[in-house]
Amino acid sequence: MPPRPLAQLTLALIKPDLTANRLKANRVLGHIQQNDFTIVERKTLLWSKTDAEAFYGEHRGKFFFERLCGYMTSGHFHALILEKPNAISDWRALIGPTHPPRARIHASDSLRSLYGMTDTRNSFHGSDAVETAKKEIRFFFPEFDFERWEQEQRKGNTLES
Ligand code: IDP
Repeated sequence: MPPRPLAQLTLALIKPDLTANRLKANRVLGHIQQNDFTIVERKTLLWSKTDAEAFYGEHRGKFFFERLCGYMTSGHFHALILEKPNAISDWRALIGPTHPPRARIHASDSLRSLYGMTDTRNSFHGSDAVETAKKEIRFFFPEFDFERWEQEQRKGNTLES
């Protein structure tokens, strides 16, 4: 049997506006499963301003930075580690463009098109590259054992071949 395509991990956030709406948040979990992602870890968090400024530090100085930090500290939100082959690009494709009005034109069935409210309150985050995913997973899940996860992937492939 050919080896399975290698699984990849990404960090996803379901931002506070959506987390506050349990019905919509549950629908989003349905989208995640229907699109063959496995939820490896999941936690619900409430950020301080310092936490938000640390995670979004690269945007400091931009016109939307204060608004973004205010939004991300406005309530609880979900952080998830998602697993799937091509998880990083597949999750970014599923959530769609950063700006919901643009998503509604160019990716009308994306999650930001369906659930996003404004350019800032766009309801989702997804890592944009392998190194960023690792860094962001460490940020939210410092206890996550990457080595063990990689070992399990290798073991799974060996058992199947
Ligand atoms: P991404 O979340 O699609 O990767 P980034 O450029 O990394 O987009 O921006 C981080 C977050 O900052 C966005 O998800 C959104 O909440 C907010 N943001 C980005 N661009 C704008 C903007 O032009 N106006 C208002 N908020 C923005």
